[in-house]
Amino acid sequence: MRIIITYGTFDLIHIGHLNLLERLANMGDKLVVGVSTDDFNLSKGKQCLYSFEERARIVGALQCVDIVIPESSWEQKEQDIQTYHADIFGMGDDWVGKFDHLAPACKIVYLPRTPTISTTELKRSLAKIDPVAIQKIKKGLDGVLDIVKALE
Ligand code: C2G
Repeated sequence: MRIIITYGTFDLIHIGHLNLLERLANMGDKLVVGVSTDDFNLSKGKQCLYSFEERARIVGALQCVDIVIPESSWEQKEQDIQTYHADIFGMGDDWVGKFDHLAPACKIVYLPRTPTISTTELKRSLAKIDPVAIQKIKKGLDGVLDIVKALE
């Protein structure tokens, strides 16, 4: 049983996130995903549109994800790798080198990011849209979540 672990904010989850998660999932048998809590994001200087609960629920609804855990600190990774017996720690290559110190505990992989899409860019585009329209988009996404839940 090969276990993969990764971490992220996953706000306004998009194809770049999904590409990474599916590529990581295909490297093993089980994928554990640490989703950043709202407090941890603030320490990362990130203000999310979706709450931790919403981001964790969306990530957990993905077929390629097996376990979702809260990421509340930079330091928890070593312990998580032990707890979940992770064989591989993977991130997009915008993080290349940043987690090499974890190497004694498990294999480290950095996969190419999906170009031309990022949450920051999405937020910039959304900011140009009328706030009422944003609420309609969010309402629509909430409806999609309800359908996913009903299909579970
Ligand atoms: N990613 C990607 N392609 C994109 C955007 C993101 O492959 N176009 C990857 C990132 O490299 C990261 C993962 O998707 O591995 C999650 O990205 P974010 O939600 O932006 O997470 P981040 O803020 O980088 O937080 O302790 C690690 C941090 O929690 C990572």
